[in-house]
Amino acid sequence: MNTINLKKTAYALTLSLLTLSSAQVLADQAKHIEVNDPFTREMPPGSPATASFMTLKNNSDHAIKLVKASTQVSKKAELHTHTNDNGMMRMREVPFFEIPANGQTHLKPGGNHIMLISPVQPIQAGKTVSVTLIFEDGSKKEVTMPVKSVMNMDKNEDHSHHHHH
Ligand SMILES: [Cu+2]
Repeated sequence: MNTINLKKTAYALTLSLLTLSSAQVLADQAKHIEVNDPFTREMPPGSPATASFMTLKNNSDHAIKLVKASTQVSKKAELHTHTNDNGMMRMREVPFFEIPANGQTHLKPGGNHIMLISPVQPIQAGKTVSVTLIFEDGSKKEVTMPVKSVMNMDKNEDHSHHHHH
């Protein structure tokens, strides 16, 4: 009787320890992700959507998936990618962005981006926008970023191009 109870207790203890350790590994995905150079593109007047870009750096030994984004500044936020469909660039929603172990995933114009659909307030250069990143384990990271105009982005690209000459 005592031996059986002891075995049951030991088994329950082992189970809870296992649960605890796997939870600890997963609970901190957001803490392992470093966000660099985030910005949101200024929305042209009348545009139904805009997009946020950033570099996601994974400082852990495991791949981490960004599975969702949410924000107060638009009705919806979706994870999008661009695909080249017979020379036509098309956007489509994807279920996640994977950030490789000890690696980076770039969200940039023409590639992966967070689409902010139906803005509920004007998204203008000089303002800031907050987007919450939600990872596979449910952990979250709020990113506050500047809004930049498309014109300035083009100028920056020209600058970096000239530096190469
Ligand atoms: Cu998009």
